[in-house]
Order: sequence, then C-alpha cells, then structure tokens
Amino acid sequence: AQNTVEKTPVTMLGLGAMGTALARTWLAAGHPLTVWNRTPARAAALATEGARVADTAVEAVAANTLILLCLLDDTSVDEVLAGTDLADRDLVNLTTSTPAQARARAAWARERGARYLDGGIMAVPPMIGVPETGGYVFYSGSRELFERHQETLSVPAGTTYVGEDAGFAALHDVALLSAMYGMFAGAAHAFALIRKENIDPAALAPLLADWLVAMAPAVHQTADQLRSGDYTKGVVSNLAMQVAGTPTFLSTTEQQGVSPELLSPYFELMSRRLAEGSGEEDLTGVIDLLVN
Ligand code: FVH
Repeated sequence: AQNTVEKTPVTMLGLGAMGTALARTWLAAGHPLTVWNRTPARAAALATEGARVADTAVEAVAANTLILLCLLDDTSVDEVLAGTDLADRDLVNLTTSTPAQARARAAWARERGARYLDGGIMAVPPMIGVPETGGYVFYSGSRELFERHQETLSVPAGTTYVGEDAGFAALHDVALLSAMYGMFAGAAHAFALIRKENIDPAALAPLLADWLVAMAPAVHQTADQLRSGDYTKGVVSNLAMQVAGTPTFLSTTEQQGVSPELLSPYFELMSRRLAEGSGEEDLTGVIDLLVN
C-alpha cells in the first residue's frame, strides 16, 4: 500500500485497443488509475483490475493532474475534452495526429491553462508493457513536463523526447512509418516477382529480412551527406551506375508479369536526378527532388 501511494495518479481517457493496453500497465505498476471511455462497457475489465471508472470525462479530468489521452483522432480529442476544466493539468496526448494538429492542440491546451506533451506511439498494443519488443513513444512539447513525468511515462513503453516543438513527435512518427511503408512496398514487389515461380515465399522471407537489415545502415551515410551537402561523400555505388541497372529490374518485372507501379516512381526520380548531371552522387539527391 505504501508503494501505491507514492506512485503518480493517472487519468486515462480512451480505452480502445491501445488505451486499454496502456492503462493496464499503470495499474500493474501500482499507479492509482482513473479511466473514462465513451462506451462505458470497455472500462469494465479495468474496473475489476482496480481502476476507478469516472462517469464523465469532466470527472476523470478533475480526478488527477496527469491526464493521458489515447483516442481515435484529433476530432475525438476535441469532443472528449469539450467542457473539461484543464486549468493546471498536465495533458499528454497519445492520439495519432499531424504535426499541425499537435501544434494547434498545444496552443489550445496552453490557452486553457494546461501544460502539454504530444506523443507518437511506435508500437502496437501487444508490445505495450513488454520492453523486450523495443516499442517506444516519441514525445515532444514541454521538456519540463516530460522530465517531471518520465518515470510514469516509461511504464508502458520506452520514451524518446524529440524537442520543444509539439509537432515533432507526430513528425517523427509519420517519418518512421513512411519509411516502413516504403520497405513494405519493396517487399511486396519482391514477393510478386516470385509469385508464379516454384519458389517458396517462406524461403525468400529470411533472405529478404536479412538483406533489408544489411542495407538499413545506409541511412547513416544519407544523413551524413545531407548534413555536409556533399552527396558524393563515401559513395560506393553511384547514381549513374544504379540508373544503368534499372532496365534490368524493369525487364525482369515485365517478364514475371508484375506491375512496375511500386518500383517505377523511385526509378523515375533517380533518372531525373541523373539528368541534372549528378551521376557521381549517391541516391541522396532524390530527397531534394521530393522537397518543394
Ligand atoms: N492500435 C494500433 O496498432 C495503433 C498503434 C500506434 C498508435 N495508434 C493510435 O492510437 C490511438 C488509439 O488507437 P486504438 O488502437 O486504441 O483505437 P481503437 O481501438 O479504435 O479505439 C479508439 C478510441 O477512441 C474513442 N473514440 C473514437 N471516437 C470518439 C469520439 N468521437 N468521442 C469519444 N471517444 C471516441 C473510442 O471510444 P469507443 O468507440 O470505445 O466509445 C476508443 O476509446 C489512435 O490515434 C491510433 O492511431 C494505435
């Protein structure tokens, strides 16, 4: 009981798949927990585990200083917080949003007398409370607030603070997930190439995974080139050589009866950069073609 009293009390608004997973870890760690969800039935299991269920969001916000939200989207945050008194509250919003929404929400919270932290969750619900899965949350906004609550925020997953700009957590979240979708697109193309052959996808999978892991550290060289402005720095396979190889990829794609629609946009950007006279560079110049 002594231990429980010392733990920061938490209010959790939103008990979907992610909100419930988060809430459960604070309960398990002995934090006094108040929860609220639009559909009350979703709070029942947590109530039997020791959570106090508030009847309204207003009551839940009034219960504690530290308020966490994990709702569907920014519109639901508006609806849930309407009418609540946020004066002197520490608001930590783990709802996925755009950087612009996060910045607007930080200003909105400040106007209502609250301190604000935004979060971008780099995990799926089964990873919450299981540190060995490597799940973590990006935080941005008030550094003072992050430091004050870091211990409590670290209960469900690792924490990575990325700056005072409240939009940075969302930006990092979207940047990493965008890279993930690029990787999924590449893997989809690879599986499509072998789809009609007598090759077991389960035999290709470990080869693909190992290759992607081996190539991933290339992002450090890209970052180094972007910082220095020298896109030839450390180049191993220059753009001219790589563009010369693209017909082989496109012909193979055609021969295998596969659509080039996932591969072609990147190859087109590589060719455009080459046409600008950048044949000695790495692939880094493609980034500049993407930025308006
Ligand atoms: N689940 C995942 O894999 C991802 C992993 C990365 C981060 N996301 C983000 O987390 C937010 C919540 O996601 P979730 O998985 O918990 O989503 P749901 O299970 O669909 O629960 C949604 C909760 O939001 C409540 N809600 C929706 N609309 C409203 C509204 N207008 N007013 C009040 N509450 C609302 C909903 O309530 P109910 O339907 O149970 O009444 C749930 O509590 C999300 O931003 C992900 O992008 C998850």
